[in-house]
Amino acid sequence: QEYTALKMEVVQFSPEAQAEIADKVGGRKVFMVAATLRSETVYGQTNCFVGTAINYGVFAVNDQEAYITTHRAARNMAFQGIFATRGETNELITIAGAKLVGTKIKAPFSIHPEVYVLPMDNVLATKGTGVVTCAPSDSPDDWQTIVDLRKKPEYYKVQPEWCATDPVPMISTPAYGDLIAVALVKELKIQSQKDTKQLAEAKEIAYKEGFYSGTMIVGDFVGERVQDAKPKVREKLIKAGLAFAYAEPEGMVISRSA
Ligand code: ZZB
Repeated sequence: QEYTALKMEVVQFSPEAQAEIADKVGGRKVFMVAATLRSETVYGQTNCFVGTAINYGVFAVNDQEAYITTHRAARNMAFQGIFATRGETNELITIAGAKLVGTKIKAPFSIHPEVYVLPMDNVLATKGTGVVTCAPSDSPDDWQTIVDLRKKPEYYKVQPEWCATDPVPMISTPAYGDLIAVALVKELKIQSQKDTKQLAEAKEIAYKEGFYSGTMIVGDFVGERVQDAKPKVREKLIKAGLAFAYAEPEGMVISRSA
């Protein structure tokens, strides 16, 4: 499985993260690194998700930069030439996902250039980097999470304004219009993040419809088919230094069945 690892630069840590991290990074720029299979959806990022029960590491890439990912992803990255010394992760500090919530970060190429880190129930520590960028227009999981957080901000310990950004229409499909995730959550009568079976079904449909029938309606490749735009957006992100390729070894991926 090859992901696009998206570098979302920290603009302002949450107070809890600031207290723990600030004096440990030695002037490095710090990035939340989100693993995505849908690079063409970067234009409509509205947030970024972490698992509140997951521990993350802040890893020094070199003297200038540090990445926030799971330890597992960092070990993989160390063997993919992403860190200064092959096979070595230089961890500066460990931080609990819960403490990253409320951190303000940059969202590369998004029409919302700065977004907040939020909690998501179903983030797997065993997949990608454990950091997920939020594209609620095209990901049913993302949209349902935002709905849940808006309903119960106190319970989820988020401020309402952190999840106030509405989904951005960015891909048009003949069957589901230009907010496919919102349409599917409604059609499959999904009520919460706990409806994991229906969410998995919605994800399958959204992947297929988007990829085979979707047309871009925002960004640098307006009017192009998603399957053509996807590699172009990825290339553009990588050229701009805002992303890199991150591969997951076989057998370690909890993958979908199709
Ligand atoms: C942005 C995005 C936009 C994504 C979209 C999907 C969609 P898969 O298919 O099961 O392999 N993801 C990445 N890491 C994790 C994790 N650790 N736990 C939970 N979710 C994770 O999953 C790959 C997708 O799941 C990734 O692509 C990421 O969200 C999320 F419009 O990035 B995606 C229809 C899906 N649409």
